[in-house]
Amino acid sequence: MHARTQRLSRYLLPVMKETPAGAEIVSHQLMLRAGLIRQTAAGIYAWLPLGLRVLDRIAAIVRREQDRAGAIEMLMPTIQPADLWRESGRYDAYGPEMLRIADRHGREMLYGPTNEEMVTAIFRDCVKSYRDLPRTLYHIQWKFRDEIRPRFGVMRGREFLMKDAYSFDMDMEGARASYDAMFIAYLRTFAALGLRAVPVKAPSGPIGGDLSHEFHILADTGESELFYDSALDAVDLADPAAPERLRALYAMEAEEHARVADCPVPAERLARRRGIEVGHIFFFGTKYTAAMGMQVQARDGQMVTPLCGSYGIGVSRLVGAIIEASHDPAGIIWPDSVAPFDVGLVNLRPDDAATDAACAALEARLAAAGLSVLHDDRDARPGEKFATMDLIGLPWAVTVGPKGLAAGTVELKRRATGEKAELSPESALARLAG
Ligand code: P5A
Repeated sequence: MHARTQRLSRYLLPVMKETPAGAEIVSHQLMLRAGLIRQTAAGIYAWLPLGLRVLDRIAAIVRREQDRAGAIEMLMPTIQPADLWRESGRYDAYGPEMLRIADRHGREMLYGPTNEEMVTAIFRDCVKSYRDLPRTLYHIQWKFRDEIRPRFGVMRGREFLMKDAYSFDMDMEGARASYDAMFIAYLRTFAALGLRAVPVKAPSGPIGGDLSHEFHILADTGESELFYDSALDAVDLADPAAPERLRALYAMEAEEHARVADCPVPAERLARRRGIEVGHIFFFGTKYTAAMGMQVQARDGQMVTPLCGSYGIGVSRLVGAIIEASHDPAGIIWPDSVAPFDVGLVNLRPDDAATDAACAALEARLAAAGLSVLHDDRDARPGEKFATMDLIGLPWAVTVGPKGLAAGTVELKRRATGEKAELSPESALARLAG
């Protein structure tokens, strides 16, 4: 849990006026300028206090929807023994993207790029009977992939935070149900984050079927090119039938689309947009359980190799994706659900005792109403304070100064619309707490 209120005079918020060199896309520029992250090495970032608050809020929404879907949280380590990956045959297959390390005894280790092997080994060693299936386990943990070209800040980092879930089922019917539960959880998750995600059918390898999907946020800076039925844009995500409707509608990455001989979508309905992949779900059957010798006893006594799927969400990538989808020339516009603070409190005259007292009282009352507050009590010019607030994109700003106070008002501003109102502090509180 983060502190509910912070004073900027005692916080760490290194904002920048200028666009930093080398940051090609707007989310990367804004994340650096708004003091959310700092690069420590290529593709590796420190999360500064404001950035960490956003990352944790996104993770909390992801966690809530995983729990709601019946998945069980655990935590596996970042460092894994190479031998685990020899069991599945992936140690040699994975290539230079895997960061391989040796410990002091010369034992081969690696920084995990994903956890299929580890979760399968744990589950195999704990579970012997059909009574313990189905189960879906997940964790939210840092990964490392030594990407050849890390770019776009946290969008394609080398170290990044992923939610990865793994399902274990006795039969195909169960495996499909586990997959569908995650599919729905993903749509709910992205909607709760204020995003519109397009599920795109991905090639599902030798197993076939329609059991691999990528989830893309539409944005011009996305790395993928998508072709999809524009009827997708009209699907109401709140409709209980939305998952089925979305799944039935055509959506493909350009490369896959090019292979489709007869596109079922008439040309005038075929939309072509760029997308950011924020999630990817797979069904892979017995690939790891068979290679790693996992069997459970079925009700009839037969030994069965469980069927599995894995389900990823790029938690740190989402911070960038949300900014790509929600900003203006002045800065970030956080959706309410993930904003680092609900309210920015702009104290125009911290040197004026009455203004300072009014701000302190408002800060306390906003916090008591359950809102998080970043109080700008710095000794700085109003223009600088307003620019900072716009840049960091908190949903609301309350501005307090001696003139307003004399008239009994403060100014309430909604970041997303720019709408402003002069209100009594009471009314401002009622509006924000309501
Ligand atoms: C699914 C979960 C997997 O790794 N194994 C466990 C499967 N899938 S994935 O598509 O390779 O990754 C899942 C999501 O992680 C994000 N992601 C990244 N984010 C930032 N930087 C990276 N270098 C990076 N690589 C993957 C993506 O959102 C992806 O959908």
